[in-house]
Amino acid sequence: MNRSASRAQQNIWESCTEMNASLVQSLFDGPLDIVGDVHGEIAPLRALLQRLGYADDGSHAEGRRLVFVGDLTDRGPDSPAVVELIQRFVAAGRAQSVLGNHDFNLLLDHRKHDNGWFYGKEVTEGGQIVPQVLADETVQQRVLSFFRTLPIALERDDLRIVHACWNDEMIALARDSADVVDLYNHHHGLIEQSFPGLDLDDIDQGLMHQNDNPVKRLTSGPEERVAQPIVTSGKTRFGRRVQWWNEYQGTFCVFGHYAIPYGQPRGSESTFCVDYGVGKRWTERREGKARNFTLKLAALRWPERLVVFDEHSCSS
Ligand SMILES: [Mn+2]
Repeated sequence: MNRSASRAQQNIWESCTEMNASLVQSLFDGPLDIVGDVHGEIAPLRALLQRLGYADDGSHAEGRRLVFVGDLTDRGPDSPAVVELIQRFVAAGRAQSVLGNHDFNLLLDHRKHDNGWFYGKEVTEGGQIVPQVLADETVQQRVLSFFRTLPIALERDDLRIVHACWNDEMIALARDSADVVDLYNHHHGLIEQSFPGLDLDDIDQGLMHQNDNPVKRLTSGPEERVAQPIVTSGKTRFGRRVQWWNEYQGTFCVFGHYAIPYGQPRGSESTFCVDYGVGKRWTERREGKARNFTLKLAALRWPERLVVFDEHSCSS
């Protein structure tokens, strides 16, 4: 564990006396603009907010408000600036955000290839240093204390927001919890305790941790075992993502996480994935596509059901 990060975390734990009432909270009323995974892409975020009609302080002339589906950081050029901006809007009551799996990894101090920025470490991709603003201790503290306040899900009569997957059983567990790290650790322990007596291999055990832990299921979605291993991003995987939205029935749910490119099916009658993959622009930059990005940051306007992009807009 990075020493300054762990010290920052220690301070957060100690100062965190005022807990969320629940990890499932009320969504703003009124008209909303629900923004997909930002992943440190500050320039598309600023462009999108301007296009949507938001002032620099996050206010909107028509009283609209912002909702972020999580995964605010990692990969893109300036995660600290993205968090600073959204935190300011949230503090002013002009935005809400749920917690994504990337955000949660920082709370757990899980170091991943694409969160090196948080630990003050340059990330190298294909032999090139990824251009990123690195965090110092002040930024680490600010990011952790903000993420610590975020709910896993938001809801109102006509709409649900979650990062990866809405599942009633897992939502009920999150509803009864006020702290996401405690909830994760509690279920991690319960799942481990259930293994003796079950005849499971490592793959099945991994899938139980993914599917039966409410924090994992809601922030990174269900997975299933595959007969033939899949190689993605240089890793061999024995689980694949389940398109849970095909079976989902319930109040309309907007989610992110799946980085579905423009033009592909993005949900069902009662769901919509607003993540158009801007978080993978770091790969497009590396491939020399910086003048013509195909991956976008988008917002779903609600109740209009209009999708607005950082560069151009169209109806959903
Ligand atoms: Mn995600």
